Amino acid sequence: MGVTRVRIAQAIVRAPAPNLAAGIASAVGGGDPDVAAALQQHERYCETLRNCGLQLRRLAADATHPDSTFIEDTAVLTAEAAIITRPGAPSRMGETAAALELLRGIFPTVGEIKEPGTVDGGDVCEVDGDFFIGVSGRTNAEGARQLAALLRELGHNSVTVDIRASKSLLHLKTGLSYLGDGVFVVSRDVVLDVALKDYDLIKVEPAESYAANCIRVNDHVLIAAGYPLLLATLEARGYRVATLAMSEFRKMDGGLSCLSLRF
Ligand code: CIR
Repeated sequence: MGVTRVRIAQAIVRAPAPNLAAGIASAVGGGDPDVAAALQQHERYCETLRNCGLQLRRLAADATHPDSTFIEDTAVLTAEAAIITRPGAPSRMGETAAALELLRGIFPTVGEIKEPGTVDGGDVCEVDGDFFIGVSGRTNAEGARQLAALLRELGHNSVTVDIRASKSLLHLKTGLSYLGDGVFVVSRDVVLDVALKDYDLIKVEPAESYAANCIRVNDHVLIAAGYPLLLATLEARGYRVATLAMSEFRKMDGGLSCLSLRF
């Protein structure tokens, strides 16, 4: 669509807490995550981001918040500002304090979602400077409204989409990822035909729906390992793809986007 892609320079990451298994587990099951394996998978994720040219900033692991490795949910970043969210799960609300402290030192403008609004960053998808905001079991209509208003003040348009009927989706980006250049990767579980009608959609088969959460990082697309159909489709389209083991995060409903804030 002729939009110049802004290169991503940095990412904020947070290693899994030793009590990751005490976080909110996936409704799909899969058992407790193996924390040693999760740490290895997280290190490999960090190494891959560095190989894509990113400088990493690391927050210390936080055992008071078992889900805190899913740092994407704590903030929404634009080119010029950070908006601190108010996560929809009560056990996760305290995760934003560390993100706020760090982001205040990086971004000149920092906004915040206020009670009674709730927003999880996983429900927010940037599309060439505009945003899709999902209303989900975590992000409520008031949170979406506040976020859209803050984004509007910063010069960004947004479209709010209600995904609550899609029971398989924890967040909007559980089922959809934007790769740039007008291309989305979309799980067939996502019914957003109107919002996505002008885009080129790479549809992910139901058996591979977890892989719909992938991330474009500069010249690469990172996808979860073990999803050969999506891998073949992306490679056939000429993308440089890196695959990453995500089994332990999947047990906690986390995907690739959740593990970092990229800017
Ligand atoms: C939760 O249920 O909140 C965590 N166990 C997983 C959060 C995943 N985050 C994301 O998709 N952005």
